[in-house]
Amino acid sequence: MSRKPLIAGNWKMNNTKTETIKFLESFLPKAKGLSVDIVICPPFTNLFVAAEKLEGTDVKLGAQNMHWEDKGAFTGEVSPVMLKEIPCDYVIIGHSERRQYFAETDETVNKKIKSALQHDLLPIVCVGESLAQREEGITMSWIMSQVENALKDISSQELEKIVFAYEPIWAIGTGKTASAADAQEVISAIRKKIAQMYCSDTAEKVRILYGGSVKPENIKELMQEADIDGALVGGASLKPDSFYALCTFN
Ligand code: G2H
Repeated sequence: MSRKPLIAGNWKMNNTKTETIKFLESFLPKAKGLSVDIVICPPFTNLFVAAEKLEGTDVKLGAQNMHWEDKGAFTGEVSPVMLKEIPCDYVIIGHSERRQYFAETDETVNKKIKSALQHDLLPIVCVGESLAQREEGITMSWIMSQVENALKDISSQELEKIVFAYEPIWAIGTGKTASAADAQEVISAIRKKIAQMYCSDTAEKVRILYGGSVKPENIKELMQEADIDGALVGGASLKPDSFYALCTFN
């Protein structure tokens, strides 16, 4: 089974509207006909302007979060209906920064995934362990329970639309990358878990990315691993040249 690589830029709370326009005017002319799928996830305030610039290109747009309800009294939140109308294609769900600073849980992650799918948004679902969990030797059980809880009541047809991102928390924005072999070990275990929960055909179709200090210097080695299907990139996705280098790793 060959899965098309996906490189997603998670800008987090970086880049203003002006900087977004500047980025896309520099990046888009170069990003034609590449052999990978590309997604850019700017802050909410820049989604409209990014959507305008991305129209007619192969580069997809993603949001960094969403609420699971369509509308209502949820001050400061953004709904899947709003994202779809922009139009966004993808939405990152359960990033460790959301889990850590905004009290997201496996339960809210599952609600968001189901809601995103209902609104035809493709979820990029993040899982990952802390340094303390890794040192305690519970990485695998922790990640497998995050995967299991994320997929509660999700059908195999729905699962095929989900992208997973394994992002060890200790590697995020720290400059420390998991070794390609460590990332492969966890990502292949996620695929086996999905095969147990559904079937191996479905598991072979699901794209699983690695995230955590991915940069042009280390992406090639990561992408050589059998189960790593791409990268969710923070810091190195903020500048057009380095994001382009990531998208042309091969
Ligand atoms: C992990 C990653 C993007 P960075 O959060 O999701 O960020 O590449 O800066 O470690």
